[in-house]
Amino acid sequence: MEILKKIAETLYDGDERAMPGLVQEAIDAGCDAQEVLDAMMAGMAIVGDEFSRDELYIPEVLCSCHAMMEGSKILKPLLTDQDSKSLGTVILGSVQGDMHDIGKNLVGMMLEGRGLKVIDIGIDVPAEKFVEAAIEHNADIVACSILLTTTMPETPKVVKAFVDAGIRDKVKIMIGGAPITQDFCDRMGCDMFAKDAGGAAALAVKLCE
Ligand code: B1M
Repeated sequence: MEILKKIAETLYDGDERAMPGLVQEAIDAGCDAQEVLDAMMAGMAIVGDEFSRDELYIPEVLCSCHAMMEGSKILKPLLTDQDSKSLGTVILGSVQGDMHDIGKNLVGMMLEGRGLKVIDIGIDVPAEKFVEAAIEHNADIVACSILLTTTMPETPKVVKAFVDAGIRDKVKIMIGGAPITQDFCDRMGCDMFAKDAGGAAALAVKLCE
C-alpha cells in the first residue's frame, strides 16, 4: 500500500511533523495498527543499517526516533485496551548503560494492550532498581530491554540481584532486544525471551492467566 511506503520513507527522513498525519491517514484508509507499526519499523531498520555503516549520524537517527514516537502516539490507543482489568503487573526498563527506549516503549504498549499493568522505570536502570520496583509493586514479571552487546552482561546482574533479595522464585524475568537470543536467555537463567513486542505480550499473558 502506497501510504505504508510513505510512512517508512517519512520515518527514514525523520519528519516528526508529518508522521502523525500520515499514520492517521493510514488508519482511516483501513490499515490496522500493527501494519502501520511494521511500516515504521521497516523505515527504522534502514536507519539502523546506515547508522552501522556511518552513513547516518546520531542527530539524524534521533530525528527518526522522534518521528517514530510521534507516530506511536497515534497508534497507542489502538494498541492498548485501557478498560481491561489488570492480569498482572510488569516492571519494565532498559538495563543499566542502555539508553535505547523505543523498543521498550513498544513492549510496554503491547503489554498494556493485552491487559497487563506496566510500571515503566525508564532507561539505564541498575539491577537493584528492578528489584526495588518489583517489591514495591508486587510484580509478577520483570521485563528488561537490552539493545547493545555491551549491555548484555547486565542480565546476570539482574538475575543475581533477585536471588540476593530472596525473591527470585516470586518474579519471572523476561529479556528481549536486538542482540538477545533464546540460548542467551537460557544460559543466563532468565525465564522468558521474546523476539518482539507482540511476543513479549503473548508470553506475559500466558504466564499471568
Ligand atoms: Co543505537 N545502536 N546506539 N542508538 N541504535 C543500535 C542498537 C545498533 C544495532 C546500531 C548499529 O550499529 N547498527 C548498535 C548496537 C551494536 C551492538 O551492540 N553490537 C547501536 C550503537 C552502537 C549505539 C551507540 C553505542 C552509538 C554511539 O554512541 N557510538 C549508542 C549507545 C547509547 C547507549 O544506549 N548507551 C547508541 C545511541 C543511539 C541513539 C541515542 C542515537 C538512538 C536511541 C534513541 C532512543 O532509543 N530514544 C539509537 C538508535 C535509534 C538505534 C537503532 C538505529 C534503532 C533502535 C530502535 O529504536 N529500533 C539501532 C539499530 C537497529 O536496531 N536496527 C541501534 C526500533 C525498535 C522498535 O526496535 O529497539 O530492536 P528494537 O525493539 C524491538 C525488539 O528488539 C524487541 O521488541 C521491539 C519491537 O518489537 N524488544 C524486546 C526490545 N526490547 C524488548 C524487551 C523484551 C522483548 C522484546 O522483553 C522484555
